[in-house]
Amino acid sequence: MKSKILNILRNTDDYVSGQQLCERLNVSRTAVWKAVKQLKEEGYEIDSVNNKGYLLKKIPDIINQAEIKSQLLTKWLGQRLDYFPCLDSTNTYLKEVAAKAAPHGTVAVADRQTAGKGRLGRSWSSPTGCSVYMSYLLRPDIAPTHASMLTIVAALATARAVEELTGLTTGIKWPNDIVINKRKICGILTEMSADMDSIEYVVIGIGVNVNMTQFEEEIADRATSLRIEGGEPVSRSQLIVRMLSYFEYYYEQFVKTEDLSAMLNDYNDRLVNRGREVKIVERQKEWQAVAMEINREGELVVKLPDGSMKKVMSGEVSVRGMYGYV
Ligand code: BT5
Repeated sequence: MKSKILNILRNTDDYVSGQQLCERLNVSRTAVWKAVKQLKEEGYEIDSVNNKGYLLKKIPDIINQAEIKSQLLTKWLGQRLDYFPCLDSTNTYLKEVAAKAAPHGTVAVADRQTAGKGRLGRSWSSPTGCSVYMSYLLRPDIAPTHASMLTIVAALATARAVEELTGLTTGIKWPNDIVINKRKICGILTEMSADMDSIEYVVIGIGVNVNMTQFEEEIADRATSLRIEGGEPVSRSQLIVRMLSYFEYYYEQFVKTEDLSAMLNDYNDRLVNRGREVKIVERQKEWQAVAMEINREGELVVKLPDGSMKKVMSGEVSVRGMYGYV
């Protein structure tokens, strides 16, 4: 109900009368009045004038269910959307509800995380009210060995959403970091429950630094935010709805072929270090090569000093620039 009212007010430049809202939503005047009151309490500036109705004047940077749903353009992703002011981790939460039969396309969003996770036991800094912490629950009918490509799908979708909303130029540090000016604005953590032949579920968690202006000391030299890079605040809900739209779009292409053929160019155009020397770090050893491109399986193709090509897989290696993080 709140999201429907917001949707109508958002899309009207003039006052909308209480009567019109009642008729369009088929609810009582008191119900409309109560919902508007709640929206005001949440921080929306809504002008209410006798005989004229309601006019939405200012939208706060909040990302609750009503705010996101009132703008959502997807067919299935985020139709169930669980929002929390605070969670340990949106990935952990979705894995719990996945075990209780939550449907494909369920999305979890939090305003703050107390135990945000990175890969390999690392942590994700998750302060309140300035970032996007969001996870998608997917139940794809694909081979478990193909699931890691979903990280690539998510990285590209998120990069495109950021670019469309902010006009900033993004790079993707294969496989899962989005960077702007050589600093990280986004990380992605993909987790899966599967047996040898089939996937029970995949959870893709995405953290985007949106409006923070400073970072903890340990990451201050390698992290940045959209606000720092663009110089102005960015609406988190508008970013979220774009992330969901782009992900749904690319995901549908991916599951048709179970490879990345439909998005190779878009991804490779953003691949940082393309054509440059990188350090490939394996468990026991480190070697140098030139990063060329990703292939349709999501592997990074690199050129060795003897001119031969080699494919490296995410999960087995990490790639560093020659001088620092990117
Ligand atoms: C990642 O891991 O980049 C995956 C991050 C995924 C976070 C999302 S938030 C929603 C969902 N719920 C979760 O609990 N997680 C997901 P990795 O490639 O391992 O990078 C982690 C490293 O990035 C850390 O060790 C830090 O060096 C750095 N880092 C931590 N917080 C950061 C931040 N906010 N911005 C930039 N870098 C950060």
